[in-house]
Amino acid sequence: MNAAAKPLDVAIIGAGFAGIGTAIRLRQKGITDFAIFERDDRVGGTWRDNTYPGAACDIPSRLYSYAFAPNPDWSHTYSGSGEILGYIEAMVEEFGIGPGIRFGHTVTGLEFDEPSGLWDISFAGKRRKVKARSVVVASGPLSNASLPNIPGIETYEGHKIHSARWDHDYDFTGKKVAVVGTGASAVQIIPELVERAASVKVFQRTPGWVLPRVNRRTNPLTKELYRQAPVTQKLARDAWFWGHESVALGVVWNTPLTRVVESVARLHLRSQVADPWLRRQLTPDFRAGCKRLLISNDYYPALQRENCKLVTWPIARISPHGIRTAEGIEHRFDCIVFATGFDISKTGAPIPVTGRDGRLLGEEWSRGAYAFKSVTVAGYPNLFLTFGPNSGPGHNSALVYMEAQIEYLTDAIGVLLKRDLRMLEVRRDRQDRYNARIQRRLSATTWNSGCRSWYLTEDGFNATMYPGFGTQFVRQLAQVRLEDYVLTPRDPGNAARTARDYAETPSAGHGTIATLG
Ligand code: N01
Repeated sequence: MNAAAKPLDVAIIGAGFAGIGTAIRLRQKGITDFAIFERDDRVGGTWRDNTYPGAACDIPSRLYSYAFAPNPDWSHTYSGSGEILGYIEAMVEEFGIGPGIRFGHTVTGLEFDEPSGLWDISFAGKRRKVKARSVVVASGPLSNASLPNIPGIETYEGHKIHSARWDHDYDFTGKKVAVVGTGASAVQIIPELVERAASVKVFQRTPGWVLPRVNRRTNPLTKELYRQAPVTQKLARDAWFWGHESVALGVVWNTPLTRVVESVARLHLRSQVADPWLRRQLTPDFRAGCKRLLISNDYYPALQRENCKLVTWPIARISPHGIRTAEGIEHRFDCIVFATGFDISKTGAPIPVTGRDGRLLGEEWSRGAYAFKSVTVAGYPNLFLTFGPNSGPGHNSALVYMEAQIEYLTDAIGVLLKRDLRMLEVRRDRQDRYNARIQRRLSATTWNSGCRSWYLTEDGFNATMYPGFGTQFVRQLAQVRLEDYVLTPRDPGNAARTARDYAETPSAGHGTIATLG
């Protein structure tokens, strides 16, 4: 590959769920000139990285998978991370995506060249850039593990492990272990650690709402049924989808159903924790749904094991031998596990992106990220995001949302290529109107009801969640409406045109497309 090589039609950044899904759908739509640039040496993204003991998905696998790649063989209702990674790898194999992946390519910047309508992509440690007519950013919101900014963390002399960078060589047997954090990762790790470590102290800053999880092994007859009659698997997926959709009423918005969700969680707590003082420490003081709901049957029992203790005093600092809490006690540990989440880009851009006229996405997003329908951004033609701003569900499968984005952006790329456009750029007025509506609707959601979560910026701006039902999110992305975009032909003699102009041009299509052949 060299700078003079023919530009790619599509460059995809990241070989996780979104990147692989994009590649599959591009290929199925007849777009084959693409490459996936992956910084690691293996596909899988978050499911490659999160291998901590107990790592699993808290959305049922039937729904946490692509509709275009159903898997009759899920072993349980909720699968472990290894099985999910196996599913992603099997898709790569089945759809022949492997040859298109370039491992060991860490993208360090994207720069748009307006005269040619091409993106220049630069990589860490590589002199040569790659040019592409379109770029899909599929690097994932949860890809950068972050250690918390606790004073003294660098002075700690014991072993440090982050949940998303598990050290499988470390033997916990007989060790004194601390776990910092009580989010979705921690509630899966703690039940495993108490089985092995001599003692586990859990440092909780905020207790979460915990709902019970019913995890069943898939019966071989059911697998066979799904194989023989795929429609039954689709029905099962639909049933899970609508079940989760109904939960939105109590999780996305603060309604009487929120009280029902809280009552179920309280009952769960009461049935599993007899000690009233511990129950009090574990009872949240925010509305259910404001932070991510936790789903676990074994977290509360693990906390009550003899070798486990919940610490609710705030952490004052980390010392060379352990953790000092605000009341002055020093807790000594062999190992500290940080289940403290990720460095999530809600402000700034995940990678430096320079758009039309030298504008910088990081600067434009410095107060919070925004996009049109989470996928395109005015000023950055031919650039498409997966899991972009305001596309997070609080109640349903992220993969349903991701699949909708993939359908939309692969159709839009089809328009770009089929019509031989230099630029396909969302109109700023459409983007502004869309975001004004999103932010207005967000103000009425539980996420904006006053708790601290990774959904919000320091200023309380919500750049992550979609304030509505999954069905609404999917519907808004069902068609690429060309009137939302400015389409600029490659022929430099022609000025930028909107879809209306195209409607007047016999050779060019117009209006709305649903799919592209
Ligand atoms: O991270 P989190 P996570 N001092 O940010 C605490 C996905 N996921 O890795 O709540 C003390 O949720 C922090 O405390 P507080 C899912 O989308 C999915 O658990 O901020 N504590 C919190 O308790 C999830 O939302 C699955 O007060 C500190 C914890 O660390 C996302 O990943 C499974 C601290 C961080 O919780 C992240 O989950 C696992 C400090 N300085 C994860 N800093 C599925 O099953 C942070 N904390 C699909």
